[in-house]
Amino acid sequence: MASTLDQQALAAASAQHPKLQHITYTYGTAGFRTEADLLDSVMFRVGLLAVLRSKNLKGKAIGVMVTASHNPEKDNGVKLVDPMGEMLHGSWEPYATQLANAQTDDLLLAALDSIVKATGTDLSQPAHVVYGHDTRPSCKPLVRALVDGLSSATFGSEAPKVELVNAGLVTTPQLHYLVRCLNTADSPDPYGEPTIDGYYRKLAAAYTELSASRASGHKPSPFGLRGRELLPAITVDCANGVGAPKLKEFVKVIGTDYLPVIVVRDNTTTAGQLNLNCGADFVKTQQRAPLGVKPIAWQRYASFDGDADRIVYYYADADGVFHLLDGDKIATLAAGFIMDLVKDAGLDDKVKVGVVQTAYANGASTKYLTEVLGVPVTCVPTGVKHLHHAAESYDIGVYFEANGHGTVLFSPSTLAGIRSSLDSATSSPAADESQLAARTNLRALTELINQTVGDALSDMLLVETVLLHRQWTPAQWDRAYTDYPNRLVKVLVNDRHAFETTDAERKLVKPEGLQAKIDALCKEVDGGRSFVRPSGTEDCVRVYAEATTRQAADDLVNKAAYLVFDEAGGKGTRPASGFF
Ligand code: 16G
Ligand code: MG
Repeated sequence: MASTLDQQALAAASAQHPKLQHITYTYGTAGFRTEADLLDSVMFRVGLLAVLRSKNLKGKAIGVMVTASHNPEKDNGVKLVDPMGEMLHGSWEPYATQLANAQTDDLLLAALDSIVKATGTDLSQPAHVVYGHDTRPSCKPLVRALVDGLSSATFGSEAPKVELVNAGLVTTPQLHYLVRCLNTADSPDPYGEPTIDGYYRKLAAAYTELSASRASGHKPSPFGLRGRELLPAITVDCANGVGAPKLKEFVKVIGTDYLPVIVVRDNTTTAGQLNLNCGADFVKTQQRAPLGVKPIAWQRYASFDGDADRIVYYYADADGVFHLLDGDKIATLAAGFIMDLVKDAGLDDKVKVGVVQTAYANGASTKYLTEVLGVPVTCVPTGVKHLHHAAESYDIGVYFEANGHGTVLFSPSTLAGIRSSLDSATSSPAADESQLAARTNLRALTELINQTVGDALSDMLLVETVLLHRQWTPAQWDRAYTDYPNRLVKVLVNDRHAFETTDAERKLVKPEGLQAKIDALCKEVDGGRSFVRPSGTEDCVRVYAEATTRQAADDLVNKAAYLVFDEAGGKGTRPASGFF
């Protein structure tokens, strides 16, 4: 007999997690995200949905991560992870929203029923869910609500038990890694051991191999150091979040000889410290070092965000001037290195590298990628799922948002090609030592890079690998191109849903006529570029502008923002002296 919803048991369990009547929830770009106090019912219902999703995929493991990333500590959130470690498929996002907004227990049951029917889910299938959380104090009760949902979703006595794996305190990318490992364990291409220790050992083995094989015979270049040696250690700001204990665990596995790290902003026990005046988002948006960190000239610094899926680098010059090496800089560094490796490996006729960016990518980075590196660049809307998807269409797809979220994807045929190129029994054995070394390094890179999602730790190891191989200081890395001055501001409006975009968010379709006026503003400015899009995570509209000078970029962003405020329903007081 096919299993059905156990109406009574579910309704009783749901009654313990009543929906707040006045709130409408949206499963947005990064799942549900709002003040932690508002999320109890959402967690319970996400638990139900995760079980349905797993049953729909015949028992494949689904991930649930409780985090609000770089947002303030008082917020929290939850998102689902699909079987290969990617974001929940877009077609299921409306179901998440539907469940979260059912006003009563009865309506929730009805919504569940309709989702089961719409998706053709067979409730007699097994279910397997792995869940984890970041360091927020609110995670404890919220995870309890989630587990209530997960364990209430038995769907009658006929249905097989739901298998639950509690991953505990993890970074977001670690949770993604676990999901993929669980689902590929018995496949011909297992992703790795499905434990956090397995994750550390996989990254450590790859990084050790890549460090050992770095170009020898070079001394660290003194470029830019004014007679000072580059220190081996990198200073990492962990945003007072989960990255701190996890980075420390990793260093224990790999050893400080291979990875000398100074961990700062690692206070995960004092209330209110998470993401406060530190972390990747602070550094990127403020264009300055974390408060209280005074970089030593020319040394390497990096900042993770609160759930350690983003990273940015930076350094100070001899005058103490701060220089940011953001996601765009990481993408160009990675793409250049990988293209050279592919060429040195003799695989460039088979393997094509591409880069995926969003409209926020600095125009100078896009110009450098296309004109200097000669690599194809795709522009997609904001949000990891869009970038990830587009990167899958390349043999090797490098994707990064300017904010520091990104990774590199190797297509299955590229992975197979790299592996077989190392097999001397195949038709194209390595021609010489250097070709063999390049092939070996490429294979190690495929192990080093977390291909499920952006991962601050794995991305840091990628950057460190490239700098080591190139023998570059951060200043040398930075020389590839100079960012156009830019500015990003928020405009509060009465209805952000009145804004619709096209062309990967670079043009407004609605409100009608606004785009033509923005275009006219851009034309008046040398190198002027500006676009407007509604935020997917906050109730506001974002306005971006860049130009060839700081003054011009600042003026342009203000003019565009005033245009939005005046002509498209600005909310509150009109800012008298600009938007930043
Ligand atoms: C979310 C996205 C991030 C994006 C940001 C934009 C994921 C996992 N995260 O944090 O990629 O940059 O939203 O926020 O997709 P916005 O829509 O408020 O500008
Ligand atoms: Mg994050």
